[in-house]
Amino acid sequence: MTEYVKVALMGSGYAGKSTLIKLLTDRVEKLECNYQPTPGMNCGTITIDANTKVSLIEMGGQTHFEFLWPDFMRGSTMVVVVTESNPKAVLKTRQLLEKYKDQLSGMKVIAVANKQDIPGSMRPESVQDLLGVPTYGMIAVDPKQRLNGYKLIVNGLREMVQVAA
Ligand SMILES: Nc1nc2c(ncn2[C@@H]2O[C@H](COP(=O)(O)OP(=O)(O)O)[C@@H](O)[C@H]2O)c(=O)[nH]1
Ligand SMILES: [Mg+2]
Repeated sequence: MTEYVKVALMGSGYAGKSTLIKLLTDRVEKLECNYQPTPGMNCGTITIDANTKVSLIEMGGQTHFEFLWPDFMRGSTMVVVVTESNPKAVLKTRQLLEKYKDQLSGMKVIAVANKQDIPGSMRPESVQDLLGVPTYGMIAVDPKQRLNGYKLIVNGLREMVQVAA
């Protein structure tokens, strides 16, 4: 029987969450998830192995959707915080992590320092210093980054669930 692992994507609007889901989502089994797409959320599925699929749930980044976040976070195995890689965006992301630290405590949290293609971007290590969670560089608009993004999710989950991949 297929087990679904829920991974929630959070972060400010425009960080690249939808783009990351598009990059990672199965082409064959699009939008196979238990959630109805509603304003404020987006969803995609990744197949990890014969028994395991990951539901990627994007939490709408605009402030007026933020009230939904605690519900989305509940039951997630991992939360991926997506941020643009400029100082202003990273500081805003740090504030979000601080604001939701109670909901996030005890959860696996990683960050994606997205838009590394933009000249002058902060390096993932610098972003990690500010955010205090393991941070990985990403260019979500680049299809060549698909495997990289996939590995990031699978490795993040490895210690949380048994995966054969
Ligand atoms: N240059 C660049 N643009 C990106 C990247 N990822 C996303 N974008 C763009 O940033 C904008 C916001 O992305 P979106 O995925 O809608 O952000 P969301 O609000 O977090 O879901 C879109 O115009 C994307 O094409 C990236 O890695 N590099
Ligand atoms: Mg979006």
